[in-house]
Amino acid sequence: MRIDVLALFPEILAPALNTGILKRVQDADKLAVKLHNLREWATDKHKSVDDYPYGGGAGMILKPEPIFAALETLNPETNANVVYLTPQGTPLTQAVVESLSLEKHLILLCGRYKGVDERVRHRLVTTEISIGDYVLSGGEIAALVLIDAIGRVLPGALGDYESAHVDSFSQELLDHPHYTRPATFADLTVPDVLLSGHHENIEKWRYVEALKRTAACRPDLLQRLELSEEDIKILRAAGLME
Ligand code: 6GU
Repeated sequence: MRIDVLALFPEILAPALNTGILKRVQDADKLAVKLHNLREWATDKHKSVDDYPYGGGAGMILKPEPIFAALETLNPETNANVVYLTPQGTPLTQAVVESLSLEKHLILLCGRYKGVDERVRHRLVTTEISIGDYVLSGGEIAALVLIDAIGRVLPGALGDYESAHVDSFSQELLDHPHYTRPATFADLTVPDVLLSGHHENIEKWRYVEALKRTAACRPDLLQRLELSEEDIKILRAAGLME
């Protein structure tokens, strides 16, 4: 997979791209990320990439010419998915991440200030993504979030153990609690079942804990799932459901 990032401050992404799983997937040639500074395509002598909004008001707008010129270079066949990172976009979810991870070529366009001239959206952008209901100072960090989430689901990015162990239903729940040694720390003990070596009971315990945690912390997630009679019994016993 190839990802081109077009931004005013692309250097924000560099350290994270050179660390951990993101570095590993690139070293293994499963992902190639290229960072581009929009200013390289500025046309006037001041290298300006933004201008005042027609109609007045506060804030600057990213000019259309540099972005159109950049995409002529980065997307000559016009077959890449051009993703504009904006608070107005489709909310990013794991399903969106998995769908985008199947693409061959993504171009991530990062907004700044009040965003891009509307004609960029109309002619060039194919997908708009938001990473949540809050406002960042620019799309760079959102682009990094998206690349990180895509990078870790590319085939071969995680060990086989982990990918083999995510079944479809428990993926929809929050994660269960985790413990490592020592068995007692600061007077706090690890649940006995985890020390029992009884794998069936351990899986059952993890499922129940994930279910309870989801009901307590994210009831909105639980509402989208088909709960079994057994699930409902567990949640009622825990006082997490009427
Ligand atoms: Cl994609 N960009 C900006 N500037 N702010 C955001 C966002 C994106 N997603 C949430 N807030």
